[in-house]
Amino acid sequence: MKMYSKEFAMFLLLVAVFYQVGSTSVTEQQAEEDSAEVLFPWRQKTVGSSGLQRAKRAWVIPPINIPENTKQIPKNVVQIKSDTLEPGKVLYKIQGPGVDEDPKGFFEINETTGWVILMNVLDRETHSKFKIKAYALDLSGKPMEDPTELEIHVVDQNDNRPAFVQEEFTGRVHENSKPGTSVMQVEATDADDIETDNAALAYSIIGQESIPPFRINKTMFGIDELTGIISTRDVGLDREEVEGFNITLQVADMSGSGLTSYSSALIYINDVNDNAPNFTSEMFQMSVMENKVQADIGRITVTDEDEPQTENWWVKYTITAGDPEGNFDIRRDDATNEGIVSVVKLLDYESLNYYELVVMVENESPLSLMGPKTPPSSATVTINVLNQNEPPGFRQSPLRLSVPEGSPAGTLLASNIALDPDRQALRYDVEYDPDQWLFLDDESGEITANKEITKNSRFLTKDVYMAVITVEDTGDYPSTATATVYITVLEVNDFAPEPFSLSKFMCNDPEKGSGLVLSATDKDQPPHSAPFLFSLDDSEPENIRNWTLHRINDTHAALRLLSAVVEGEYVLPVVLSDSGTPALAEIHMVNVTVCHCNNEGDCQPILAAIFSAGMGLSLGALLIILGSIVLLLLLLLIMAAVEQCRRRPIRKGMLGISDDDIRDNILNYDEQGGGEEDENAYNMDQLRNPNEIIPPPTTAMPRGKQPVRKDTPYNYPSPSYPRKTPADPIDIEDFINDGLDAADKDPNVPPYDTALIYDFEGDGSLAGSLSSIASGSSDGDQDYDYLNSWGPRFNKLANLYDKH
Ligand SMILES: *[C@@H]1O[C@H](CO)[C@@H](O)[C@H](O)[C@H]1NC(C)=O
Ligand SMILES: *[C@@H]1O[C@H](CO)[C@@H](O)[C@H](O)[C@H]1NC(C)=O
Ligand SMILES: *[C@@H]1O[C@H](CO)[C@@H](O)[C@H](O)[C@H]1NC(C)=O
Ligand SMILES: *[C@@H]1O[C@H](CO)[C@@H](O)[C@H](O)[C@H]1NC(C)=O
Ligand SMILES: *[C@@H]1O[C@H](CO)[C@@H](O)[C@H](O)[C@H]1NC(C)=O
Ligand SMILES: *[C@@H]1O[C@H](CO)[C@@H](O)[C@H](O)[C@H]1NC(C)=O
Ligand SMILES: CC(=O)N[C@H]1CO[C@H](CO)[C@@H](O)[C@@H]1O
Repeated sequence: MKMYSKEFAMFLLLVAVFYQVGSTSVTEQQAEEDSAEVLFPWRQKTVGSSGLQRAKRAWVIPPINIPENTKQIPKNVVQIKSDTLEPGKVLYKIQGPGVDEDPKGFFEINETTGWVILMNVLDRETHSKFKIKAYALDLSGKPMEDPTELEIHVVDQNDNRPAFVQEEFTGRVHENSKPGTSVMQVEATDADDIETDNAALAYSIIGQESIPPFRINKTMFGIDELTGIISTRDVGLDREEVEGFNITLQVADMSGSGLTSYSSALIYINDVNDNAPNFTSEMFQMSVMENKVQADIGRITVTDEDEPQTENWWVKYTITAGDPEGNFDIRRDDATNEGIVSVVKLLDYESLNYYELVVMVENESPLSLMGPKTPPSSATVTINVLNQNEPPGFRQSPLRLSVPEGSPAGTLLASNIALDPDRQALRYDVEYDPDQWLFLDDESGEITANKEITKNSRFLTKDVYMAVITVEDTGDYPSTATATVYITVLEVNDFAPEPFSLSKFMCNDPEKGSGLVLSATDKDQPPHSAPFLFSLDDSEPENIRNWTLHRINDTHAALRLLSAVVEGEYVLPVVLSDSGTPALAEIHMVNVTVCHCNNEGDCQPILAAIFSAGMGLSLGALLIILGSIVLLLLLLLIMAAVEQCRRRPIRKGMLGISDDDIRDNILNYDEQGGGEEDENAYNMDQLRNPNEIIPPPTTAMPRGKQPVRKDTPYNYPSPSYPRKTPADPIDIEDFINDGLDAADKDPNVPPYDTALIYDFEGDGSLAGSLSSIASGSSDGDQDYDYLNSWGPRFNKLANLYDKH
């Protein structure tokens, strides 16, 4: 019976245990009902029918499952029992995490009944499992059994929502991508037990909106439910249509039927160069000024659908035709993609005034094969070149002209002097013409002489005359050019050379003397002057036979005798020519006096006359001549003696240029000198009366200053002197008398009474009176005719005496 009851109890226990184990998947309600279970962890296990008693061993107690989130607390979870002692005599204790170790306070045990009581709400996500040690003690505290271990599992409930790892996902996809192209992967997590459906996540797309909205309505993307990979699902991804998509994502646990959460994925579309640039117009027009390099003469515009400011959008321009000289260039404005047309080489309106450029446009990056196949866009740019008023220019500047002197007014000096690149009419003007030499036709620009061109203008500098002329075109904004005109006045041979002989005498003997030197001058300047050509006129062969002319240098020639000729005057025709082109020549008559010469070659005309056998002078005339000579010598001696007595020597000039030339002494009486002050010419002291003492000037006067005249007694007006020498020698007496008379009456001129001073001849003078020629009386009876026969030199003297 005892055996039976034991068997029965064990059966019951097993049933209870199995029931408990099987109830892990039942609902909360059922678990609560079955919570009143009893464990006998320490009961001995008998195995097999052989009755073999095994060693006492603790039971391997299956884990106790408690669902999380149970709000009914305290709640009995399990009862442990020891069957070795009477009930009430055993104390049950538990220990471990959840009891007295962290996390504390989840479990307690009724010491007497052995019920393990859940004291707090469990959360699987924080503590999924507890291992608690259980003890059975007797009342005295003595352990009745070995401690055993209770394992409590917290059963998961779907109490956590799945969550995307990002609030917003971002991905990119190329435009025109094929369907099925993977774009991106999204991810979500769930805190629940991944072993359970509570964490079985499923992804889905619940919304799609294009950016900007409503451009593409069809569903473009799909998502893999398990992996979260988003791929394209349809064709027609066009960046030019939409910038991208905003996709609303959903994730749900329980494989899609559980808790859900949402996120969004922004998918942007990458640009592909699938649009070629296209000119906005087939024709562009611009105009440009000639002769000007200009950076921006106009702009051409294109459109490109591709993304701005990328290689797919930026274009390059190529001029394919119409610019053979390379005058133009087109560069891109990076900001607007416009083409800026510029002139890089000067344009000339006169050679070409209209250009038609063909311009092609392409992207910087090659066109995608996916894009439409169209030829590159091209356009025509027409450029009108505007004419600029270019300044006229002189063909020659400065303008150098050469004009022969003496050119008359109206002589054409220059024509066709300027030109205008624009071929406009020109206006000429004279700006500077100090001597009014130029006459400038203001339309034709022809320059003619306004007056005769001579060399004696004071505006000539080294025979060059300078003027300034201007030319102006007749454009709207006239431009002017200025040129200096230099007129070189060319020397013209307009004067024949003039001869002058240096001496008039030459020896009758060809062996003596150096001949007669002839010289010439020319008013022209080289090359129209020297060297001169001297030659004897050969019209008279006599001359050539007896005379010869030979050149000394460029300007001098010597006339010589070939044979001795009779002494006397000869008139020789000499041809004198200069070396100008054409040379000017004239015949000049040269007077030559051929005389007898001494051995030194000097002319001896007087002695020659005396000793000449053919002269036939009378003895009386000879005596008179000799007497005159003695008288002259005596006079010279007296003068020398007087000179010896005075401090200052008489200058040579008083008696003549040459001491030897006695003839000149008579001529020098004509000289009147400068009065008492002119001590260089006359020493008046010699002529004063020595008895009349005139005190010398006490103080020396400073050099260069005229002494103040203190002896001028009166200040009367002077009578008029006969100044002009009479032409006829007959009047010479009257002339002298008039002069004397005037001097006598002049109260202002020193010496104040010349007559008084002159009449004093000195004490014991041997000389006779030196009074004037006219005062003599006895000479009048004499016959002076012989003077005529003395030769040409005495002609004047002979004439003088002829009247008496
Ligand atoms: C997309 O739908 C909106 C609203 O229904 C509509 O206005 C729009 O025209 C549609 N877009 C296309 C490309 O069909
Ligand atoms: C995408 O759509 C969601 C929901 O419609 C919105 O909250 C979010 O602001 C959108 N994002 C963008 C970038 O438009
Ligand atoms: C280019 O633009 C012109 C108008 O300027 C238009 O007629 C033409 O169809 C366009 N071509 C392309 C390929 O878009
Ligand atoms: C030239 O000389 C000769 C003698 O030699 C002479 O007879 C002749 O008269 C001279 N002629 C002249 C013109 O003097
Ligand atoms: C030419 O000769 C003359 C006489 O000999 C001389 O006085 C003169 O200076 C000379 N002239 C030249 C340029 O040599
Ligand atoms: C030369 O002599 C003649 C007279 O014989 C004279 O008329 C002429 O004036 C003289 N010529 C010169 C240059 O002296
Ligand atoms: C401390 C405690 O709660 N003890 C209880 C154990 O169980 C018995 C029987 O149900 C109660 O009477 C005690 O109060």
